[in-house]
Amino acid sequence: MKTDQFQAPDYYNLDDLLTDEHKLIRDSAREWIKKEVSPIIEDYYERAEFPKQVIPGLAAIGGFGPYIPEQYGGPGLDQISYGLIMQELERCDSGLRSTSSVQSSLVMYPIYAYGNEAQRMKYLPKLASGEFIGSFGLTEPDHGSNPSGMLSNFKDMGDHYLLNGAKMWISNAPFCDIAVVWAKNEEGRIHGLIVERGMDGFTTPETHGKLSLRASATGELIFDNVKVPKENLLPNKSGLGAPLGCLDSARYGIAWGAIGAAMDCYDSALRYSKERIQFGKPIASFQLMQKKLAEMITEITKAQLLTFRLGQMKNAGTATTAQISMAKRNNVAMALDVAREARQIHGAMGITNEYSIMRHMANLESVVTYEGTHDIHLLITGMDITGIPAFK
Ligand code: TGC
Ligand code: FAD
Repeated sequence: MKTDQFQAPDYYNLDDLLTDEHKLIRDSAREWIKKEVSPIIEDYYERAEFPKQVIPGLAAIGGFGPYIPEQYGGPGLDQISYGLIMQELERCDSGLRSTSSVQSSLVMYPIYAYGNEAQRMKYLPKLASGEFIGSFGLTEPDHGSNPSGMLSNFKDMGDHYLLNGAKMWISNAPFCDIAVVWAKNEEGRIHGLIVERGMDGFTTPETHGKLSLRASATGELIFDNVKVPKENLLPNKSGLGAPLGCLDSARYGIAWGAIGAAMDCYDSALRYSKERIQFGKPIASFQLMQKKLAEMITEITKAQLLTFRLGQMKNAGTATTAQISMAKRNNVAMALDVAREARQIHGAMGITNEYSIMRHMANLESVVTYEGTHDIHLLITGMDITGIPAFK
């Protein structure tokens, strides 16, 4: 069993800007990861399986709905604490962070923000404790970047809704207890519905053959005349803005998470370059190696500062969708670049499961696509600065 030797890079003393509570939350998550998850993650990644035994631990570190108030079972933390937890989880594996992101921002957030009190009380405490795992169904086979074209639909049958359609590429789907599903009513307006496992006509086949995010379970949500009780419709927000509002929160978490993956790759590359001897010297002594390492820490530091400021704006309630898009796009691209450079620094060893680099690199190929692709986020920035949407 490998020892997790991670030491977090903090070149601009970001710790000085964190409160004692932030540091406690971050360090608890870090210690839990080192002890409970790092020793098993490569094995689960290779088996293409989510390690379900970590669910109670994820709940204990605040990984499910970090900012959900205590009255609904959440830890009631601020947005920087949420970000720091995502950073630590993705430092270990993007799939681990995915499970937490989906549960927190794509399932608990819409129930909290768009649900009624009965829905909050029924679902949030069980989601916070990990007794229930949720999934979020927006993407469809023919509607990924353009969810407004979705075909999933429901009809009012008097005493219930009848839901039909299919969602694809859904994290946590194969073992979710509930799904927050976005579908159109008879007038074509998008609404969120809570669908529970066990409802007749609801199935969740697993997606196989993924070469990325293998430690996270991905699947479909299929609705074949599913009778959904009327009390399961989220009443307080409709239209595409409802799911996009959830994405704001999840994309913010990814911006922090991607930094975690980059920090792990950099830390591993720095250590390896000082230990690996070639031509009679550590490879860290060659200028080309120092260029790679210096550029990696520079980009990580810039992303840390961008994201900390975004966290302050999230706490103040002023962060815009476009500001979140910029951070998600920048940080994931930065992490991919760092992972690729780190892979080279490790030479042949970099392609093995002795190191986390190749796993991070493959995972980040999903992260750069989900929650809005790299190019969609560029277009969101473009629209924000010019006032002209260039999506269609
Ligand atoms: P558009 O016309 O721009 O907007 C439609 C309506 O929505 C409003 N709106 C927002 N409201 C709240 N929050 C936001 N972030 C919002 N963005 C837009 C907008 O004001 C408008 O309102 P109204 O009242 O005028 O109707 O919509 P569009 O159809 O042109 O699409 C815009 C676009 C392309 C940016 C959007 O559709 C988009 O973001 N596409 C990317 C899709 C995406 O990110 N899918 C993610 C699926 S979930 C996922 O990947 C989970 S991975 C989980 C994991 O494992 O971590
Ligand atoms: P497409 O939309 O077909 O895009 C293909 C290419 O075309 C991309 O490069 C894109 O940038 C480009 N493109 C599209 N439109 C434009 C345009 N207007 N201008 C320029 N370029 C454009 N979804 C969920 O709802 N819930 C989940 O839990 C979830 N989990 C996921 C887990 C994994 C592992 C993965 C890989 C995906 C997941 N997704 C989930 C789906 C994800 O959100 C979509 O894959 C993503 O939104 C992109 O959609 P698409 O794959 O259909 O690509």
